Amino acid sequence: MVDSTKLVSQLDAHLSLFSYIDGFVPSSVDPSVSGALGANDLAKYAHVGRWHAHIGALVRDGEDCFSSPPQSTFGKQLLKQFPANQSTPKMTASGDASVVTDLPQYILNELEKGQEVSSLELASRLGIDHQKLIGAVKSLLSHEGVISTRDITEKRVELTKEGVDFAENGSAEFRTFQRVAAQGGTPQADVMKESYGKVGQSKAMAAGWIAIDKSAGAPTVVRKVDSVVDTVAEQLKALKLGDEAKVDEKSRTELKKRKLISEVTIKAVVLSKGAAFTTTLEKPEADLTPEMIASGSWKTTTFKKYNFDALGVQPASGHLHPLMKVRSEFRQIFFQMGFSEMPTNQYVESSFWNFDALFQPQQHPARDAHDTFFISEPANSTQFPAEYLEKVKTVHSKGGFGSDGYNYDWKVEEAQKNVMRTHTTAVSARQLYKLAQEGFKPTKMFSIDRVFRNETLDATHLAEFHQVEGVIAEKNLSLSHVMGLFREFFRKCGLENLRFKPTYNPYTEPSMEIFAYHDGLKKWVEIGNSGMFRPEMLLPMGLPPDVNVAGYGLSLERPTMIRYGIDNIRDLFGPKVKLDMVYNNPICRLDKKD
Ligand code: FB9
Repeated sequence: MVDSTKLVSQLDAHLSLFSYIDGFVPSSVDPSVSGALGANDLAKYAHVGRWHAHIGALVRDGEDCFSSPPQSTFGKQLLKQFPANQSTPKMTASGDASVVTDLPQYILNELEKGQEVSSLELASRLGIDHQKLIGAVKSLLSHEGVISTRDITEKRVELTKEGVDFAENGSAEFRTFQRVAAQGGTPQADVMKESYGKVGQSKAMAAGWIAIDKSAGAPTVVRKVDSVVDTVAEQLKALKLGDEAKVDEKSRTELKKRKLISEVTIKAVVLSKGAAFTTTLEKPEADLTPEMIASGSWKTTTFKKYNFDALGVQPASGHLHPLMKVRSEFRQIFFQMGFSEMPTNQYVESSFWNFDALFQPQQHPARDAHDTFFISEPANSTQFPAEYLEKVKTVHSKGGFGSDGYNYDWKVEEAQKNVMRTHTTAVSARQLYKLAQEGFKPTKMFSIDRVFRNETLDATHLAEFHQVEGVIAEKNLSLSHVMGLFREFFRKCGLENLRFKPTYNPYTEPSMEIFAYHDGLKKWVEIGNSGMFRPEMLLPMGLPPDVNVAGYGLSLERPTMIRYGIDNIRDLFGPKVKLDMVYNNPICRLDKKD
């Protein structure tokens, strides 16, 4: 088992450099590394997974492509750690098992002898990893009817990590005995310093090999016998080689109790001759060629089975940024609720539609460069519906429609200034004006797009964010209607428990901030802002006086950061975003609890 995940991730990174087809050249180090990989390594690392299947297929097909040493530095580094596995025996003319290159052929020759054989028995006879033999069996199974298999499970004893260490380097008690000086013994403190000291001393004493002499000064460990046999290590070695008969049940229980071995159930197969058994496998054809068709030889040719489990090349596919996943969730919710989408494909807006049309006075703090990005080129817009502009001027400067207005000298120059839109409510203003001009009908419309604010940057604020806005226009629409609609909208976002808190917006009265109790965060979260658009905004547009229009807005970034557990907005949006986050982020289901 490859113990350093670091190495596997390096391997994955290394393999990602090779385009899959005719990019990668196998070398002698590949079989041993692939043999040493665990299932979860393969699961976790796509490139390693693909490479492992590739090597597996090459081994199964007995491709002779592992003779040359690795060229790449990484390959050479790997070779040091995984010397070309001596465990893959080569077949010699005499056919003895010591060295077998063509494993499938070896199995056929074994079966030729008549009796059925278990894969476990074969693997231990060849001293190779059982999985490797199963690989060869699988390739034989791709030849219709040559062999047949019967699944069996066998309880096997496996050495634990410590068991392997004891088998290779001696048991703790044996090493302790070695550590104790034959003459005069060794201070107990020194023995205890050894990693094996504690266990070793108690086991060696239990075995009567040593004793503690406390007669003079510091306790000293002394030998009670001249030599010992490391039975434990011998037993572990025998078990490692699968020679379980050599170790009696009692000893096995003791080894199990010492967590030196563990019992595993191994899935194996019993191999026997198939209906179409033969020892001369003809290499199955991979492709049906025009010559075969012309000659008709395809009728008698055995073709390689399609391996539908082959991993194949991971298709390069696009990846939706989490913001776009949440956006499509919100879009679905709006469409489900009968909203139509407003056109937002124009970031630069005139101050007229961004502010004045919304009855936001020209001296409002949001309209200065501290909050708003003003465009230097083209600095101004001049195309406005003249009659409507007059009405806006009037309602700002003198009022009307029952309003006192702001009683200031409204300047068209101010309204002409181009800005980066600070909210998509500017788009709502245009669409509401259009609705008024085309003849009012009950309407629900939404927008989700970028807005720009010259704000102080911090972990949750950039100079731009995506505003999500809904607008509902209906005769005699009341605040309670609107609150009901908000409840339905946010229920679909998985937010059931809402609270509304009065607030102020220049273009809505009354206005409310919307809060929701977020079960995951265990706190009330401000999830949006809303209000009833002021008559000073709607009536100059020409909307019928009995039509009320409500608007509400939130951001895309906040729900996305919460949904994907991102604390710093720079990890979500902008130059610092890790592409991996975009590639590997999960689907978004707003209405599903985490
Ligand atoms: O998104 C916000 N909060 C939020 C939204 C959803 C959410 O979902 C979780 C998955 C469960 C979590 C949080 N806010 C709006 C509230 C705050 O984050 C606020 O601090 C920041 N706001 C932005 C503006 O910052 C200056 C969010 C942004 C915002 C605020 C107001 C509007 C739109 C976006 C509006 C409006 C409006 C009002 C009346 C009429 C028409 C539009």
